[in-house]
Amino acid sequence: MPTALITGITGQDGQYLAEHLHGEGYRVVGLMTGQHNPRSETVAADLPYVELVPGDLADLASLIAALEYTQPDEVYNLGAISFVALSFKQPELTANITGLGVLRLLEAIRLVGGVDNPIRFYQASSSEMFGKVRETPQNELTPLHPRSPYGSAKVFGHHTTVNYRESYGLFACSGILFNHESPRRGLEFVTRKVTNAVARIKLGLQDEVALGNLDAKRDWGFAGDYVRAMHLMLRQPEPDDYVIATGTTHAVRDFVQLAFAAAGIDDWERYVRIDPRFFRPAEVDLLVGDASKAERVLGWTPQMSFEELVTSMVTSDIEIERRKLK
Ligand code: F7E
Repeated sequence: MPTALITGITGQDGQYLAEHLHGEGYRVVGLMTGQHNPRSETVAADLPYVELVPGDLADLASLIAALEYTQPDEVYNLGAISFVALSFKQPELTANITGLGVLRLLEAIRLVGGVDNPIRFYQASSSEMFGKVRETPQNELTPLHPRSPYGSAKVFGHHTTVNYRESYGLFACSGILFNHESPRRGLEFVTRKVTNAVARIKLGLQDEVALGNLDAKRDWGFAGDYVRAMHLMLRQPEPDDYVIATGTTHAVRDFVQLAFAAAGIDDWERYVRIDPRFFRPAEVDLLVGDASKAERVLGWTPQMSFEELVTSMVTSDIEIERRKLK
């Protein structure tokens, strides 16, 4: 039975990836940070087959111990400070976890794996690295121009991954994933913030939602589709980097409109207030990815459309909020 170690097991992608790998017959181990992390109970309830091992991306020795205990065939680094807005408030923490954390994990793999290192490594790189985009659509060769401490930390992690592949022959892949959402998305991200608010407005529990820049454009896909691509990358004969995206882009405003419409509310502007607190010091205006390499080499294509994604998130949030009322 192959073994996978996942950092970021409590996040949206960690959960979908654990389900996917479990379905593929893997032993799945999740790295869990902190002393009595309350999220470990959620993992135990939702993903009972996942084994948890203590460790922290800020602590090299703990990563070595986790690898020695787990003896993984594959390591997926999904752990990060992943909220761009928070990265502006805590840039040093972001650099340490999202950036240096990659270096620590790669060092741990290098030290534990020895010569002819059998461990395959996946790094969660991000379309935020393209930032102030130099070309459209963005592909694996598009120059990087990050616009946030998060984006800068991801650039460091990305280059470090490529560097370990080239320096030590490590089987290290970097998936440059564009925004990917689901009913499991954290409430701090705009999509889930909106679908949760729509559900609460629909049920009369909330009057309005305060948002920032509605003009930003994102290439939004479904997280469940994107974790399949992570696994496919590590199953190739050679390690490489891949853009994972849908190839279509929508403004935040379009997402908002569609989410309200999915709940049967057409006059969405009545319920949205613009609040400057949600604007960022520097914005990424437009992202749209070219995933043709992933399609060609991995045979990967996204399955869920934008409309299906928005509707599924709204439906799920109405269900969640209804259940709370009972
Ligand atoms: O913002 C605008 C905001 O926080 C999307 C992360 O997974 O994807 C994600 O990063 C857009 C931005 O995601 C609000 O200004 C307007 O333009 O949902 P988001 P993100 O920053 O694109 C990439 C690929 C990652 O790697 C990241 O880890 O929406 N926006 N009003 C707002 N955003 C938020 N969060 N809240 C608002 O009220």
